[in-house]
Amino acid sequence: MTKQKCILIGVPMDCGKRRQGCLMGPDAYRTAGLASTIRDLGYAAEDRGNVDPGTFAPDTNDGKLHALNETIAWTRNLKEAAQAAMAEGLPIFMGGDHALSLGTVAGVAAHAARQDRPQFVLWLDAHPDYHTPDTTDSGNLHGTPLGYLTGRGAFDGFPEVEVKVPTGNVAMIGLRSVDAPEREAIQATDIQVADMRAIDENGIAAPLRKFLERVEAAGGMLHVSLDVDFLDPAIAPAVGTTVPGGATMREAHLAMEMLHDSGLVTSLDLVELNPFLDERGRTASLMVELTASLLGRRVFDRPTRSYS
Ligand code: EXY
Ligand code: MN
Ligand code: MN
Ligand code: MN
Repeated sequence: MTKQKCILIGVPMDCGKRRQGCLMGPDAYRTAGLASTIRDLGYAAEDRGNVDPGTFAPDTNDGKLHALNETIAWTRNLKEAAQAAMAEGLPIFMGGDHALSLGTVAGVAAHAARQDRPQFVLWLDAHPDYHTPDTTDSGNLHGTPLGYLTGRGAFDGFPEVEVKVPTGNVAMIGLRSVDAPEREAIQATDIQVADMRAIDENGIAAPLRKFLERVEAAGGMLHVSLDVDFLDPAIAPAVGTTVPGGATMREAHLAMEMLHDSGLVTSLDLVELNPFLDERGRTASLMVELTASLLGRRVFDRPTRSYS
């Protein structure tokens, strides 16, 4: 099977929340050797440099939403960048905070629609990021991408979502910090959720397998959005929104290996890395190792599609 070309795109986006540092994320992945690790697995890997948000006016709103105009500017450019990259290979967005998914997923979903295929999204995260501008308390827009992408509510000033992701095409795995407005809204939808309690009881393979079987049956394209805070802070401290009791190293690698074996992944976000909070780059390196597992690094070869 000829390996796809991986298109590495830097997204130094840091406006989705107030704590700064994610702007250093793309270069941390470069320093951690993401491109060479991918090439060592037999892929072509091209680093396209960093996306630029372009110019934007200072915010004029009452200040509830942090860096609204900057976030909107990023969203527009990222949607275009994602659509273009999908035409060339497997885009890997090196974040940057989770607000980058407002644009990347909008772009890949628009591309999928042109291929007449449904877009699915796997959200590996301690948080659902399912707020809208009306429901968020913090005003941090990195807590809203799935609210925007599924068309949950009004996102005044943002580009109209060209192709919404149906809630039934979304799985959230690793949840352990969910705000009340998100919980109520999620429970009223067909979003597949596996919080850490479910993973404790049944492991990560069961919910992931169930989701992958649905993606395959639908002939879907699968975007994986991997938030550093999906992982337990003890192994991945370099993120501003740590929540104790996260995925272990092996749970994370198993998920990545199952994703590779499914052959279904068509795009990837690596988000919320804050190198300013890292210890000798160990979190950046772990995210690179997890990406290697998602792209097929193995101790021994296994038959593909062995997640069944
Ligand atoms: N739900 C909280 C909020 O909306 O502020 C925390 C969100 C954290 C979002 C990070 C990206 O996952
Ligand atoms: Mn900021
Ligand atoms: Mn997130
Ligand atoms: Mn999170």
